[in-house]
Amino acid sequence: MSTQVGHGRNDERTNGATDEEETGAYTVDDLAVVMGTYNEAEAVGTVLDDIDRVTDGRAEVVLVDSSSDRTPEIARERGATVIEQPPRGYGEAVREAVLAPDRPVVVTTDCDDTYPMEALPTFLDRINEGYDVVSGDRLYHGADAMPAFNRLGNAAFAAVSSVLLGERVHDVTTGMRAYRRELLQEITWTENTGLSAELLLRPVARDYDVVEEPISYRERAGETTLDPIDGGIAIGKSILSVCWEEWVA
Ligand SMILES: Nc1nc2c(ncn2[C@@H]2O[C@H](COP(=O)(O)OP(=O)(O)OP(=O)(O)O)[C@@H](O)[C@H]2O)c(=O)[nH]1
Ligand SMILES: [Mg+2]
Repeated sequence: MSTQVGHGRNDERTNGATDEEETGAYTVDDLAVVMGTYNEAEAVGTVLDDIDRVTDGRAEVVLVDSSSDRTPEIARERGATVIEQPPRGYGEAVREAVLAPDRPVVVTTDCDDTYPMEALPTFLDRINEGYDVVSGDRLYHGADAMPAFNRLGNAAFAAVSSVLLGERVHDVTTGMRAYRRELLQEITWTENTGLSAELLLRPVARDYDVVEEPISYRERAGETTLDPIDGGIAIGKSILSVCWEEWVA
């Protein structure tokens, strides 16, 4: 398989795509949307309602939840599957979440109303074109809703990752991506705060077919759980160690 990192709209695929007619195209019935949730009562209702509206209530929704507020009750009222986990950080929750569903296409999101669930059909289309990972690129449209410090940090993470991988990537810490389930099961995931970067970097390093898809990004509803400096240092360390491991493997 060849890696095709680039922006979907500008990217001309020449090889690696699986013919839809050979496999049958995936629909929203094949889709699971998963997320970690930590005290997201302010946003969870909106996020799950958006998923239901866009997928006609047909996508499976899985939360790995560590909340002390009403997040799990609100999610269960809407028919989502809630897996309880003590608070252990972003990656511990999201790893459990991506490995939980049986459906062949798994989409991650944050549960803070920042990501556009309207983009789900486009992400599914890109998987049907043959991509293994479709990664939402928040920086393409400027990410004005992102704090300037985070925007700068994300541009730096993308630049460093691009050099280390030898492939141009634009947003390595995005929380919204679609994955083929087999890829999620095939790779061993090791990072916690840096898991979102790892979920992009290992597939790119292993020559899976990866594409970045420009997405909009809204201001967060509710309180952030991430300290930008501690979080940034942890993500930086993850990028270096994951790229090193992939390099020596
Ligand atoms: N289960 C669980 N979920 C978590 C934990 N930490 C963060 N999350 C969830 O993971 C997702 C991402 O966390 P965010 O706080 O949005 O982190 P971020 O997107 O980097 O930062 P901002 O959105 O700018 O605040 C959200 O849905 C959180 O609720 C945790 O320890 N356990
Ligand atoms: Mg977030």
